[in-house]
Amino acid sequence: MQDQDRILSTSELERVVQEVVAATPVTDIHTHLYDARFGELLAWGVDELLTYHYLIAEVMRAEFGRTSPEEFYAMSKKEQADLIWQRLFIGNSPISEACRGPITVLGALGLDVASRDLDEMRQYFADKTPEEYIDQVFELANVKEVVMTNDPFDELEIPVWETGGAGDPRFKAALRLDELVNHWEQTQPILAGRGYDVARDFSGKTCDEVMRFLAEWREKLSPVYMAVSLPDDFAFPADNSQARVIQDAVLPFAAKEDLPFAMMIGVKRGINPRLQMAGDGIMGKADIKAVGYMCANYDDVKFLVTMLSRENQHELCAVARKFPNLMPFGCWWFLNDPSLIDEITRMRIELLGLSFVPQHSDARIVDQLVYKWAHFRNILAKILVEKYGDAMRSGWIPTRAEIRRDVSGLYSDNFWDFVG
Ligand code: FIX
Ligand code: ZN
Repeated sequence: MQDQDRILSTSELERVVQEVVAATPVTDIHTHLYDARFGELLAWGVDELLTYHYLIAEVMRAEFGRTSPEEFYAMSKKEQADLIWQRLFIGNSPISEACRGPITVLGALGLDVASRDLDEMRQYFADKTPEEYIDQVFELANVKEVVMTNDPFDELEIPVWETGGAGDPRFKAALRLDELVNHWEQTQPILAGRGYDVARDFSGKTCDEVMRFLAEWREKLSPVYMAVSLPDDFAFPADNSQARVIQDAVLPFAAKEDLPFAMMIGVKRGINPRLQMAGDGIMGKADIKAVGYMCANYDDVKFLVTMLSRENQHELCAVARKFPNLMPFGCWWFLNDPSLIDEITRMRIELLGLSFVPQHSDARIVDQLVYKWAHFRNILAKILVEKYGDAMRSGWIPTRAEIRRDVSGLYSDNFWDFVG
């Protein structure tokens, strides 16, 4: 060990951890971002930032009795952004986590947030191209690559995959299977229409044909994993089409092709359908038994799992201790708030050491990479200072190289080592 590499005081520890946590580039393993080839699917800029569905839910609370969801959605994007700015940032102090996000982004871009002048901020984005803005944000957020969410049933995405040419190598694909797994009754006729010999009751060649569909999309996308979001009442094994598709097609394909399967468990869609996407959410805790069963019975499959309920977090860690083919990841959606990230990340470190993927951004707008990662880096630094500090008090001297290795694992290497 190089002497100058050893960290000998708490103040030095703090300085080194903060430096490493800020300077280490991130692989963002789950986003809803797209590279520039995808045209209108790629969202960026201040009006998009302000009309993020988290903020739509908040403005609809604030506008209760004034603007209905239908009236809101009938507005132009600019009008929606104006209303959100007016109601949540001017008529109210923007201190919820969703409001804090745009403030962090605009401040980091060097804009004068104190002026509160939205039109002036809009000017900043007016002459930028998406390509140059993506470069700027990746640099500012210190993100080296992001994983997209790619739906093989999305009419806007399909032509890009069919004819699109080479994409931006910083944007990796993930094969998203919500339609296939959760809406078999609707997707079976679509698959049949595309020439796959599939039957609604799974008879005949159905499972082989679904695997052929997966193989063809794997070929087109080169995804780093397959993924699905699942409701809180997800059960496995079970006698329903959701479990059937997973059991007879997705898991055998994952094992055969060594392609990890990511499960995002606990979402209830359309809790308030009038809010459209902003009306999706959580209504209960999921049953961890499904995860435990899958890890035990499919030990040739790698599972990346995030769960939406706070109440599921501890048992997810406990199951991961027993199954190395389970990689917990991220603080998803309503858990992506500082107090909960702090709690969950601490618990994961205490139970799993450094062997998990602590965060993903879930960014839908390029700009959000800046705030989602800046906020997380602050929290992680505090936790690591405390944890290395505990070891130091017993005489364990960490080195800069070890801290760099650990942070690099949390931000990127754990994911890549796991997916292979
Ligand atoms: O299913 C998902 O990937 C979720 O992340 C989304 O459905 C959700 O709308 C979201 O953006 C949460 O952050
Ligand atoms: Zn997502």
